[in-house]
Amino acid sequence: MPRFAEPVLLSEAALGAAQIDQWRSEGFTLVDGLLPRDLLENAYDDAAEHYPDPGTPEAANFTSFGSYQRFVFPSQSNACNAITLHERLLNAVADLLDCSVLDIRLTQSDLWPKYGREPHATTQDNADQRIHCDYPNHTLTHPPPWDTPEAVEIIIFLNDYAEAEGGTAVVPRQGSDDSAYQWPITRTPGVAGLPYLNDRAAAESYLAEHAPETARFREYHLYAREVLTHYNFGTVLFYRHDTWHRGTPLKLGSRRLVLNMTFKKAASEWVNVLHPGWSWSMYRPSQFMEKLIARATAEQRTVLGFPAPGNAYWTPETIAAVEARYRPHGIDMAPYR
Ligand SMILES: O=C(O)CCC(=O)C(=O)O
Ligand SMILES: [Fe+2]
Repeated sequence: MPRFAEPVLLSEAALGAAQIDQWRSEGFTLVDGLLPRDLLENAYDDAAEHYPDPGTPEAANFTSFGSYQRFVFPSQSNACNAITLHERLLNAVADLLDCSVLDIRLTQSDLWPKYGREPHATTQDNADQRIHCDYPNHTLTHPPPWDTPEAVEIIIFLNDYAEAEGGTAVVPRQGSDDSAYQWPITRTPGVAGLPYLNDRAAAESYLAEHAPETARFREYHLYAREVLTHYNFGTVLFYRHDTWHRGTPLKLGSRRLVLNMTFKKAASEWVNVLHPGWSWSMYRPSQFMEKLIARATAEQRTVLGFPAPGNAYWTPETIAAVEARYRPHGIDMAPYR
């Protein structure tokens, strides 16, 4: 029988000390009630309109991650954009990293589906993932020591568990001596010369043959200890670049929709933005990104890399110039004066 991690229903729409402590010590926390339900429903509707229904032939084409830009921030889904920059989400990230919202930066936001089906016998199949940490394709370096985290990763579930199953599995860290969490984090495909393989069976049989000690470590310390997130519609999983976890198979014939996001500390330049960058969406006929910038709060803009109030960039000349660019969209430059 799988073991489950249950979400905690927040009373205040903000993380409490227990959730912050859990993320900092165990490497994850799972919460309900953080984000407004209507916004999440709008995001679900936008995704359901775009992605094939489960059980259709088209669904069989989705065997990997990502939306191929469709829901990458800033997307045509206003709901996805609003969730990505939601005050409560930004505050939660800042609480976890113990910093100000002005010191966090968005580096990933996308919404993609998984479909419940028999795993394909390919090494990169995404259905039953090998256990891993996410840092290798987010940072050029290695996560800093455990007690000084530089990034928060987020999965927001847009289904109920009973509908799709396939809860993200996580390995709760048990204190600073935990064998599963010894440094450096290299016993995983794609790191330290090991080939990158996504599918669990393919990865573990490769390791059993070529790196048997690594295969045993993963079996006894990681897979044996994983717990499944028992999500509801709107559950938010906060985890880290150095948290062992993996995607697990969905119920056959189902579809699971999730928003995936990452925020980093501004100073961590080596943690990269995964997408083309936010300004690449300017110049669209609708000017939706120009409007988004003009209407955002100073905090939200800063999370996107716009200079924070007080930044040395701001002089009377630059304030006037930026105002000239965005004035028709109603920007208020007061925070920068
Ligand atoms: O889909 C999931 O539940 C987890 C996915 C994941 O860990 C990944 O794609 O890196
Ligand atoms: Fe992952």
